[in-house]
Amino acid sequence: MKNYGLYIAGSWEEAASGQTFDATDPATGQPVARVALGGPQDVDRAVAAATPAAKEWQALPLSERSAALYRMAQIMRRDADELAVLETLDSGGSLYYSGVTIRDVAARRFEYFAGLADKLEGEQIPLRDGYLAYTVREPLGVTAHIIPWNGPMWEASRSVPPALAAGNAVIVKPAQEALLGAIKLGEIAKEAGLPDGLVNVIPGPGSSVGQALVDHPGIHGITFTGSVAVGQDIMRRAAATLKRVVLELGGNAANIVFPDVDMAQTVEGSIWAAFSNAGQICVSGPRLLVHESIAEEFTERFVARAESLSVGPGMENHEMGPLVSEKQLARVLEMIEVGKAEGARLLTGGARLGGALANGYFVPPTVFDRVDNRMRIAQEEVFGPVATIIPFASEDEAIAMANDTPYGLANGLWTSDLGRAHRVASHLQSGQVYVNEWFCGDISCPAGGYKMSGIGREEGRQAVDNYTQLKSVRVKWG
Ligand code: TAP
Repeated sequence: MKNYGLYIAGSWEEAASGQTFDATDPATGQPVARVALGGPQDVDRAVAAATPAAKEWQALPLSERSAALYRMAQIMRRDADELAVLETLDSGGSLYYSGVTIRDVAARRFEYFAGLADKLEGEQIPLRDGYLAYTVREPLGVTAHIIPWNGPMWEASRSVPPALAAGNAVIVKPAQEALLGAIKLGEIAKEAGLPDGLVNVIPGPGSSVGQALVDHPGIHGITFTGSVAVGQDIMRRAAATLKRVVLELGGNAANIVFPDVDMAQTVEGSIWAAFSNAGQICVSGPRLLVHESIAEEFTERFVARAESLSVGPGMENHEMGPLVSEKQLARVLEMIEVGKAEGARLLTGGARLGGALANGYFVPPTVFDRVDNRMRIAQEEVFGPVATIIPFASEDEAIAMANDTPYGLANGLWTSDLGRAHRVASHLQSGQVYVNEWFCGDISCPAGGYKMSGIGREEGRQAVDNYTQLKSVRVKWG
C-alpha cells in the first residue's frame, strides 16, 4: 500500500500531528493507500510557503507563466494512465472515464488557462485632457480550493488553473472520502517548473483543514465545491476576513423530453445524464420530465437500457461503478425508501447489490415513475443512480416543474424544434442548459449555479475574474 504525504513547499511532508488515514476503494471497502492527515498547523506551513511563491510567480514574465502551465498539461497527458488509476482507485468511477478526465478535461483546462495567462488585460478609461486612467488586474495572493470527492482531479482542475493563470499561489484541500486523483498536483507543478510552494495539497478533515483555510488571514480567496450547508457555513466564516468566495453547490437538474425527439438517441443520452459516475455528478440529470404522450414508451425503453448497464468495479471498466463511500450508500438507500414511502413506483433497482459485489458500495441503476415533482425524491439531490420519471402536458408546465426546486445548477431538454429549444432554454433558471446532448460543452463555457446552487462562475475566461482584483490608476500628466 502506498503512502502519500502532504505536498507543501515543493516536497512531500508528514503532517504536523504525525497522523495518517486510509484511502478506501469503494468497490471492495479495502484500504488502497495511506495518506497524511493534515491539520491547522499544516495550513500555516502551506500559507508560509505559498505567500513568497506567489510573489515569485507574479514576477515572472507572463510568457513564462503561460509556458509553465502548459507544461503541467503536457505532464498530465504523459502520465495520464497512472493518474487515471489514482482517480479511479478511491472514487470508484471507471478507469476509462478517469482517463478521459485527465486527458480531455484536466489537461485541457490547464492548456486553456495557460493561453489566458498573458491576456489579462485592463482598460483605458477616458477622463479629460491631461489625465489618463486605466485598470489593472492584480492577483489576490493565496487562494484555497476545497473540493469534494466525486472526481478529485476533475474538481481540482476546475479552479486551480485560472487561479494560477491570474498569478496566485494555491492550497488544495481534497475530500477525505476520495482524494488520490488530486494528490499529485503539487508534484506535477514542481516538475513543470512552477516555484516551490505555488501549489500545495493538504488532505485532512473539513472540520480542521477546511475551517483553518477559511479562517486564515493569509488566504484571500476560497473556492468551494460541495454541499449547500457547508457552502453557507464557509460564506459566514469567510466574512471575518472578507475573503472572496466562490461556491459551486448542489444540483437537481430536470431533463425535459418533448414528444418530437429521436427516441433512441434521447433514451441513451438520458441514461448517461442520470447514471454517469453512478449519478454522483452535480450536473447529472436525474429528474426526467417526459411529455405524457410518449411517457409510456420512453419509460419502457429507459428502464430496459438501465437494466442493461454493466455494474462493477471502476478498475474493470464497467459502465457504472460503486458509490463513493458507505455514508453515501446509506444516503442513497435512505432516499430510495423515502421515494417508496411517498408512493412513487419503483420500476427497477432499489437495493444494494450482493454476491461478488457485496463488499463494495454498489446500487444498480434505479428508476421510479408515478413521481410527483413535490415529492422529496424529486426535490432533493440524491447524488446517486436514482432517476425519477414525471409526466407533463405542456411546455409551460415542464418549465414550471423544472424551475420548482431550490437548485439552479443545470437543466436540459430534448427536442427537434429549434424555436422551442431556445425558448425553453431562456426560461430555465440554471447556470447551464444542455440541448440534445447532456454534458456537452467545454472549459470555454462558464459554469455555475443560480439560486441555492452557488455564487460565481467557474470555467470560461470569466473564471479568472474570481482570482483577480481590479485596480484603477488615475494619472494627471498634463
Ligand atoms: P461536503 O460535505 O460539503 O464536502 C465538500 C468538501 O468540503 C470536502 O473537502 C469536505 O472535507 C469539506 N468540508 C466539510 N466541512 C467543511 C467545513 N466546515 N469547512 C470547510 N470545508 C469543509 O460535500 P460532499 O458531501 O462531500 O459532496 C457532495 C455535494 O457536493 C453534493 O451536494 C454535490 O452536488 C456537490 N457538488 C457540487 C459540484 C458543483 S460543480 N456544483 C460538484 C461536485 C459536488 P471532508 O469531507 O474531507 O471532511
